[in-house]
Amino acid sequence: MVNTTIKTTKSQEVFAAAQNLMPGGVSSPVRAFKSVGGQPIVFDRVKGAYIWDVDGNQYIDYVGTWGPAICGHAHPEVIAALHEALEKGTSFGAPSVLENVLAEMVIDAVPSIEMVRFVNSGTEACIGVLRLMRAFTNRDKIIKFEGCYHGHADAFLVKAGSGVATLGLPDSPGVPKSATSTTLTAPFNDLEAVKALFEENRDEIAGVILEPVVGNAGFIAPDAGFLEGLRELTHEHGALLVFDEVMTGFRIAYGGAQEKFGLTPDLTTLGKVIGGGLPVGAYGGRRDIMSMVAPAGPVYQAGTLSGNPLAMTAGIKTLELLQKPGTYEYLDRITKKLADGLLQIAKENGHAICGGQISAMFGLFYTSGPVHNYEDAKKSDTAKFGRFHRGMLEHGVYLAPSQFEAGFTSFAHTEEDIDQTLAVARDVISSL
Ligand code: KE4
Repeated sequence: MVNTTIKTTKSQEVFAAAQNLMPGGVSSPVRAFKSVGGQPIVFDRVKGAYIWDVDGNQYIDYVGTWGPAICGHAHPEVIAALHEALEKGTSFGAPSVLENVLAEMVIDAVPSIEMVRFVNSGTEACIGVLRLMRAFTNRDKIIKFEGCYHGHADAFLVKAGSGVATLGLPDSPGVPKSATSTTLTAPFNDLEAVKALFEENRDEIAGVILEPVVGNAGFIAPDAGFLEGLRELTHEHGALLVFDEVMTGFRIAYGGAQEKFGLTPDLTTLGKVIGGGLPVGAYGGRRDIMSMVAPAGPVYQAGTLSGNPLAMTAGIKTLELLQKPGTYEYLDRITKKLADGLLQIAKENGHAICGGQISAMFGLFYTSGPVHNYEDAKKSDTAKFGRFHRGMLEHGVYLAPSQFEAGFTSFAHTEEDIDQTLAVARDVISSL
């Protein structure tokens, strides 16, 4: 099925050609619209809260390139800073003052981070942090949560979220048992399950890694006491607590979910926002742990383009923009208006629905819920979500093309954009 009400001829042509060139015609699986039906639209340009496709259709964008565009796409101050940086070259492969600047901003912002290492993606950050937590504790096993996604490294492709969940992949072929035999899983928000894993694997668990607010199984907030319980359990068992804040970092609050919930993990991964749309990931944490990373210590991790001046520049400018007073109050207010509005419209039309938002991150499930974990999320009506997604798309609103993703706003989104989105939703949801 292709868009019926908007002209997407050129998108279809370009995507058809792409499918001959790249697996699934995309550079990342979730972009292929597999779980919502229809063909993806091909972008031509982005600006602020909006995107335009190659047929000239304009959309209000709630994906924001999966999180980085929290200041709106192509913010003029970010673009200007990049133009200036470009004149000095694109990559040094050597220390630059820009790395110091962004490192200081990250350390100042994120409670758990005393030292930081930049990499090129969230996946790389999670690979680095996994090796580090194992080296520091001299233990091999880790606990992750069903539906959480920590990038596509072998060890994490166990009951993963995001595109793995979207495509309903059991996990992934090509991942040897040896790579996942030390990955233990528990349902999100289930402290008893985590306690049991620690009892059954006494002194063998290096740490617990989680999305403190889940975005990759759809939007799932931590139950009261869950994060605190994990902090206590990891302390009790000599294991590390790792917050994967690739998605929540600088989005849930300037200092991430750990600032919002007042809870400090031992290590944190970051990505998306800190690159301002250019490839950047990072991992950081306690100085005694980070000092083990090569060349300060023996834990090896490296990258040709890590800390490159363009990505550092975009990240620095983005964080500067986010420091403006009132930013997060605004993000919370408009996102709450959007989420509450969508829930209310669906309920008025007799649909079972639940969901919510925290700051500039939101999500909804077509089920009465509540949704505390991935099993609950999978009970939702994904076919109805697909019809909702398609309907909104055909009326100029671009939502994440999967039930198992979260939605993102930016401070470029205006009250009028939210009102327009809710007006479209009234039409679409009434005919779901
Ligand atoms: P990247 O390697 O995609 O930069 O980051 C991996 C990652 C790690 N941890 C969390 C919590 C993440 O959300 C991600 C990546 N998020 C997905 C969207 N859910 C990226 C989009 C995609 O895979 O195309």
